[in-house]
Order: sequence, then C-alpha cells, then structure tokens
Amino acid sequence: MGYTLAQKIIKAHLVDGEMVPGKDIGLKIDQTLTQDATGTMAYLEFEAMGVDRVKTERSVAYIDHNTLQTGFENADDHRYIQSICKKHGIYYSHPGNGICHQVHLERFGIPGKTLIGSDSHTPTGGGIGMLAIGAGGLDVAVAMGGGAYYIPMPKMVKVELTGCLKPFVSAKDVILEVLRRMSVKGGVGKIVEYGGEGVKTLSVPERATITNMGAELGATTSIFPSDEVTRKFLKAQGREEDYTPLQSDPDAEYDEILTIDLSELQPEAAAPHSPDNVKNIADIAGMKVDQVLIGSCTNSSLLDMLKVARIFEGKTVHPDVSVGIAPGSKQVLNMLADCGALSTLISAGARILESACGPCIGMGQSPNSGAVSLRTFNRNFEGRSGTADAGVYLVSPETAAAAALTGVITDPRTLDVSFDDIQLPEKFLINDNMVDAPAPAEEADKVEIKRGPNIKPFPHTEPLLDEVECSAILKVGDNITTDHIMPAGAKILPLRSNIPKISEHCFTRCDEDFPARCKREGKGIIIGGENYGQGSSREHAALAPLYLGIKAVVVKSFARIHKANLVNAGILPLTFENPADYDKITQGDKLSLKGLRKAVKDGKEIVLHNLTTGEDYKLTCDLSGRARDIILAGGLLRYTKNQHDA
Ligand code: MIC
Ligand code: SF4
Repeated sequence: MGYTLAQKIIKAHLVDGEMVPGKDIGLKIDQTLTQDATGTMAYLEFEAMGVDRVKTERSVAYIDHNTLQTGFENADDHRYIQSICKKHGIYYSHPGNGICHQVHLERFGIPGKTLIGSDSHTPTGGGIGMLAIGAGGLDVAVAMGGGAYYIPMPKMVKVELTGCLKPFVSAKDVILEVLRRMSVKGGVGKIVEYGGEGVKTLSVPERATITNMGAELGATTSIFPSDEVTRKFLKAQGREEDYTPLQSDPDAEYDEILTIDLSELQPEAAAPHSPDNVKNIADIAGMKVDQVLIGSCTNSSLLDMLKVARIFEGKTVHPDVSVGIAPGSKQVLNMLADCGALSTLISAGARILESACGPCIGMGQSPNSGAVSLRTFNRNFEGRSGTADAGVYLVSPETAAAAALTGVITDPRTLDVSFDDIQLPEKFLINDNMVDAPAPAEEADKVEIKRGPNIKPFPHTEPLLDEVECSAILKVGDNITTDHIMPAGAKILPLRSNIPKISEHCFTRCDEDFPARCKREGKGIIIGGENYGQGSSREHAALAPLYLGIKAVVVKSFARIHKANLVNAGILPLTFENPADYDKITQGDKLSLKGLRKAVKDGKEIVLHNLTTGEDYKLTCDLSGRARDIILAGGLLRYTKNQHDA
C-alpha cells in the first residue's frame, strides 16, 4: 500500500511510536515558529529547560500579535524575546515585518519539512507542502530543545479538487465549503490533504489560505502537494533550492474522501458566530455593513491585496463603512507601494493598518455596537472583535471589497472589473532586513536577557493528586473556544507573560465571577460539552485555570491542541463515557475523584462521584502512555526536568 503525502513526511520524521491512527507518534521537528502573544511564555519555558542553543534547523520568533503598545508591557516582551533569540540561536522577525504565517511561508517554509508553531494557524505552511502543525508553547519549547513533538497519529482525509474557480470565487470560498461540509469539529484527529486536477489551478497563496483555515476544522493540519506551482513560488522568493517535488502515492489510502468541483463553487460567508455557519453570499446579499476588514494570516497576500486594489480603482468606499486593510507582510506592503496599488487603496479611503494581526485578535478596530463586520479573517467567535454584540462574517477579499464600496453584502460576481492580468510576480521583492540572525554560539554568553517587570515565571505545578474533592466550579456548553476560556484583545493580551494577572480574566466572558469563585474555593472541576477548547493554541487557556486551582476538566469531547495544553499544564482531561451524564451535573455540585494516580497510570476508567446527588459517572482518561506520565509528573515542564535529572 502506498503512502499519503502527510504519511510520507511523518515516516521520514518518526522517532517514536507506530503510524497507527490514534496511537501516539513522536516526530523530529525541523523548524519552529513562535509569535509574541504565546512566545514570551514559550521562551520562559525554554529557559527553564536549561538548553543553551536551539537544536532545530531553523527557529523563528515573530512579533505580530501584541503590537499595540498602550503601556510598557508589550514592548518589554518584544525586548525579552529579541534578547532570547540572540542568545539561543533563534531568528527574530521585528514588529512591522509581518504576520508570522505569511512571512514564514514567504521566507522560511520548506516542502517536506516539519514545522510546529505556537499558533493554531501554523498549518498555513501546508500551502507549500510542509507538515506544519499548531502546538502549545511548551511543546514548541521542547522541540527547540531537540525533543520530539508528540501527537496521536491522525487519520487521512482527501479533498479531491476538480475543475477551476470561476472569477470572483476564491480560495476562501473553497475552505468555507469544506467547513460547511465537515464542521468545526469534523477535522479532529485528521490531516486534510488536497489533491486532484484542481490543485494545479491554485497558486501557493491560495493554497495557504485553504490550509490556514483548516485550523477551523479542528484538523491536525492540512497539506497541498509540492509541485511546479510551488517551485515557481519558491523561485520568485529567491529560494528555488528549497524546492522538492512531493505528492501522495497513487495507491495511497484515505479514511475519508471529499470531492469539490471548484467550478461549481459560489462566493460564501461564515455567518456569526462560528466559522462553519456557512451561507451563500447570494442568500444574504443586501444586508447593511458597518465595517470591512481585509487582512489576517488567511487573506493578506500580495495577490489578495492586488485584487482588492483593482476593485477599489477610481472608487470611494461607502460613507457608512469603516474599511481597514492590513497587508500580511512588509514584502506585501512594499510591493503594493512600489506598484502603486497602495495609493489606490489609500485614495479609495481605506485605513491602512500595520502588517500585523491587529483587529483579528481584537487589537484595535472593534466595530460599533451591533455592527455587521465583514472580515477576510478565519474566526468569528462571539466577542472576539472586542464588541460583544457585533456580528462578524468571514468572507473572501473580493466579497469584502465589494461590500466596502456598496455598503451592503454584495455578490462580487456583480462587479464590473477584471482580474485577468493579475498574476503572482516572477520575482518578489526580497529584503530580510527586519529579520535578525542570532549571535554566533561563541558570543552567546555575552548576550544579556532583558526582562521587564510584567514578566512573571511559569505557575507552580505539582504531581497529580490521588484524590480530589471540590465543586463543579463552572459548567459550560458545546464548542467552547479558547477565546471564551482566556479572552484576548488589546486590554488582556499585554498580560500574556503574567499568569497571575491574566487569570483574573479567565472565563469572564461566560461568567464574571469565575476567577473570584476559584480564589474563594481554592480548587474546582470544570464541566463542558463537545469540542471543548476549540480555536487558538494559547496555552494560557490551560495555565490560567491551573493557576486558579482547576484540577480536572470533564467534557463530552476535546479539541486537540487544548487537550495537549491541559496535559502539559498538569490538568487532568477527562471525558464522559456516557455523554448523557453531562446533563446530570449542576454547577456547584460537590464532586469527588478517588484513586486517580493508579487509574491514570493503568489507563483504567475513573469514577466521578457526585456528593450532592449521590450519583456516579464513568469517565475515560484517553491518553497515550507518555501523556499519562506527563500528567502524573504534574505537567510537561516537571516531566522534562525529571527526565533530565534522571
Ligand atoms: C488566534 O488567532 O486566536 C491567535 C491569537 O493567533 C492564537 C494564538 C494566541 O492566542 O496567542 C492562535 O490561533 O493560536
Ligand atoms: Fe494573527 Fe489572526 Fe492569524 Fe491568529 S488568526 S495568527 S490573530 S492573523
């Protein structure tokens, strides 16, 4: 039997385990990336491991999330990360150089290599045939130290693309269609591979839009073959030597196959408040729009921006719409300036934003009350924009630009413009002057680490307790996102390197009193529904609950990265054997767990006793052997230290 593309890369990087779906595998990691909102914590963890130089082929730290500097905190974190990079062998991408995923694709990604990043949209790299996976900061720290990265061996899904996109239907509509069919939890435990004749018709930036937003499927990653289109892209980036052709074997077997005829797709939108709430634009056309934002790691390539500029040529944006545009990287912005397209965007009345995440993570540009905001981004979770009652629609750049002009949701196919002459350049503008190389190893000793007063150490952890008696301190429903657990936004993000402080905001979007209640009770168990912890890779969604005394999270099912983050933090992730038991627990019930250490060690079922009702519920602790050892040790940092000390 032949191998799928992802299986080939996994096989070439396998250092532990067997390639049997669901069984844990350890992968050698070639490259890592971090961004600043997760990076400070990841580097504190890296420092705690006591490794001098990174052991990867390439590690890059990007500053793109916390770029709104309303106090000293973010700037201090940037300085800290810059000094860490210099000392420990990591490349440092300055603020202004662009969004991590866009820049990594342009300048560092290599087909066939493995990449993990402390950001859930790391799969953007799948656009050039990398096995690129989002992970918690601690996993990235371990990989930088030369340790393997562990995941359950995913199942393989093939998306067979046929035909070719019609004008004004774009890559965003492809991934929205996949989301419509698979849902936000349809990809959990799976890798999505794109194949078929239609692949050839998609450029690398278009492929990257699709793999980027594969994160919203809950998939481990998504990947495209590396082919002539990839070679041309790398050549245009002055990196043809990084090209290797890669594809799945003709007789590769997939667990699931989906077929999409590109020529049948229509412009689509993910309506509030979930990326899989997909509607046809034609069905929602005419709705009044208050804000249009174009950018984010999903849709901020040169190609996207050139199309928007073409739509805006000689026009003025609608007076009732606030239009913001954030080109994804310095390369994109520079090239837009050089070809005059930037001037077109400015003339039309767009607000040009920094090449950074910005509004996508609630760093500014919160829309007006009750607004309809059209965004080319990848997440539209309630409240993420910073305006609690705003409704965010996720759309393609073409659809966003059309609405920016008309003031209402508009099918871009009704526009009277042509993209026929818009193509990727033969040569991109290459200027890496905002990426600092690290100091040579022999000078590393001289580099001083700069720590600001907001940077607080990793919270205290302890080996798993054998018994826990505490209340169901919070009960939440299905599809709880990490934005619910640990909200972001301009006010809270500067606290990412200060767990005691950031924990005061934990779950406050669902329940204002949660942090105070945790402090009063000292410990607790969280009860949740399906797909608990979907979305971001932020380990803060595990570290803040850890700091607040959460001992276990009992749910119907988990999202992958968050479950791994709970394990890494030493919080017990448990699932109901019978999902109906979820309904029998009321917030505030007194609960008890006994004989935990032995049950976890032996992989046996655990009984949750409800002291308030007298009932028992059977729970599963579905973890690999290594994950069980991590939980027993009290988290990955303790586990790694114990291993070093042994
Ligand atoms: C996001 O899109 O939610 C983020 C902000 O990029 C996160 C990382 C973070 O919370 O810092 C992600 O996707 O992992
Ligand atoms: Fe940044 Fe948004 Fe992409 Fe997250 S999804 S990396 S916040 S642009």
